[in-house]
Amino acid sequence: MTELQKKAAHLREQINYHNYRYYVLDDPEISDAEYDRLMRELIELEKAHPELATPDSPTQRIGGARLEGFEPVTHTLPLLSLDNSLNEAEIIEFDDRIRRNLGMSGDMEYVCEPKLDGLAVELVYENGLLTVASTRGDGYVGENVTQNIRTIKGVPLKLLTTFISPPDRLEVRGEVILGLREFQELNRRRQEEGEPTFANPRNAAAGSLRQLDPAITAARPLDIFCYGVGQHIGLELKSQWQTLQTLKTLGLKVNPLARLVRGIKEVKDYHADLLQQRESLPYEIDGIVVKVNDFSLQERLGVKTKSPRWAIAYKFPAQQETTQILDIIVQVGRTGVLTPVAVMQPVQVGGVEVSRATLHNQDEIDRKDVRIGDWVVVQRAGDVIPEVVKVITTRRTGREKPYTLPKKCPVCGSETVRLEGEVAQRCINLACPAQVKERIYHFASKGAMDIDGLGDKLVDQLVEKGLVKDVADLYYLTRDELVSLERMAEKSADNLLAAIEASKKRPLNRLLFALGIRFVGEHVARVLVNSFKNLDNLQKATKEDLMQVYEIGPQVAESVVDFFANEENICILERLKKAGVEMKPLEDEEDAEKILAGKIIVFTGALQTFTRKEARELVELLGGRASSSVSKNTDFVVVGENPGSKATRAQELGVEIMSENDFRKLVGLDS
Ligand code: D41
Repeated sequence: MTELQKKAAHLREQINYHNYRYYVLDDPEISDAEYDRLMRELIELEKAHPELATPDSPTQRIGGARLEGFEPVTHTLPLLSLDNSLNEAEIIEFDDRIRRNLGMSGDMEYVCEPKLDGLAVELVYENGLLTVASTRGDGYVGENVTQNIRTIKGVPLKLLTTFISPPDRLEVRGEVILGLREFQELNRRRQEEGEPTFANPRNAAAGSLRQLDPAITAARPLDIFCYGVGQHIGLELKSQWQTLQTLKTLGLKVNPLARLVRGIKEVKDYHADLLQQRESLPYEIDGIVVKVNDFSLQERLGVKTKSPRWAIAYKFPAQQETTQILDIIVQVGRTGVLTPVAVMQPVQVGGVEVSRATLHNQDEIDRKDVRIGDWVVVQRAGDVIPEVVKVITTRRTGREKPYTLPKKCPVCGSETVRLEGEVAQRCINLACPAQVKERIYHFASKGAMDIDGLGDKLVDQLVEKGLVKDVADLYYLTRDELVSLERMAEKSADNLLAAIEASKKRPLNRLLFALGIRFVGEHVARVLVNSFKNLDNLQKATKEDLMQVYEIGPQVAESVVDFFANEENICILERLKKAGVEMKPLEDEEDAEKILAGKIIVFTGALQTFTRKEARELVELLGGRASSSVSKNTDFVVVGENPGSKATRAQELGVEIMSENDFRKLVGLDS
């Protein structure tokens, strides 16, 4: 091999490894920026020397040639579908039937898996390389979507064969999905660009996978979980559970919630358990899949025309229901956005009563043609606010009333505007009582300044009486003013004053979160305080300074800079300070003594005793900051084996370099 070939191979190996850490293990060792640099280096190298490019290079995921429609692919073995059971009786019947057929009296061994709501696909690996990927189609013939599947980062282009030698041929079945956050983000972008939004993540995943231009697919963060095999030559598999473990070992992504269970009772428990978890999962599932574990038993049970006798889906209650819209009202949020909300005949959706659903904005109302009096399908998914999915137009009577958002703010009466490039209609009156109230509710809430006793009703009164116009005003309220309010006894007034006083002690990160700076949630607020220590530093930080911080992207950085560029905000901060709000940088006093307090540390090369994540967490725990690039602000660079250009750069800049052992001593792990 030439030097260049070696270099390209090394880069590919590194990138594949980091893909695996990131997409399969969910445990990245390097920052996104660092990953991008590796990728860019490889792209440059392959561009300059096209003869170095290999079909399994990680660069081949991006773009790729444009497809000319989709070629049909005949599956070697059909992709069967699943029978459904909708209740406990049906799943018990499934178990009884299986044991009857097999003549077994004891408990059966089953593999339970979440039933992902995505798109079934088949991936073919020949001698360890991904050669063809297709959709399920009708089960016999699907579409060749190889180019698009290659853009999914969780799909290895080459199997991991460190532990198992590559099978001659392996057909892998799995479900391509789009996560809920990714789905919402995609829809948000489409809405902004005036494109139609997708009704659910499943449609979005299908739409994204079936793009003729793979570059579009590449821009959608699709994911995959593999759950089975078709033909497999050169790989012996005896059970479903063993199959899942083997797929994992080969570097394929397998859902971590799959379990091997014994007996129908454990299947029911698994179903109940996943139903509980459903809301907090980052992707949609619509039930569980139950499979007989042992392949020899599967074979004895056999298949029907379309589905196997040894597997069944056990669905969850629907997340969608139909009901009638009684009225449409408008809510004005913290940033002045007018949100139309449908008030509906209450209905149970997935076990929760729903009587309101967001209609998002005027475009959505128009697109779905939602009218007052309409019968609609409402949906509750994950922890998002219920929404109207579609109108059942066949139930219209002609008495339904179309709806348009008011031109004037329903709360303060100011004109509303729709800013260029935005779908939202806003009340731009910063003093609009609705906005002021929302800002103050948030400021006083639990995770924020936690002002005990300052509930929404009280805030409403304070704002309506003109006693509070911004959050700083809270700290200038007098006892007399409070006592003058309705239902405010002297004792409650004193308690409230004490609670307001106590809130002055909240640390700076809570205050930052409480101020409601766009994109600054609890976690980001903590990250900012950890890095910048005090308000002055943060106020002075440029967008570039902010983006130096691991986890802070351009969006957050810009929003923080904008916030501090606003004179009114500075004025509020000054008045908070004058009132005695402490803005102490850290959650507890001890932090100041932390051994790496304020230090910026860079790790490079392979560490022997930590993963990158562990090292980063350790540094943060000790009050420091782990950065991914060396600059003159770096305090020291810890070098592992085969350090790269960062060690050289540190040397050039005169930054202190230390070994992993020295670092361990420094932080007190070794003596
Ligand atoms: O998560 C899924 N959607 C899923 C689908 C799964 N976990 N397992 C599945 N197993 C099968 C059999 C048992 C037939 C191999 C499936 C599907 N089928 C399936 N997906 C789409 C059609 C059939």
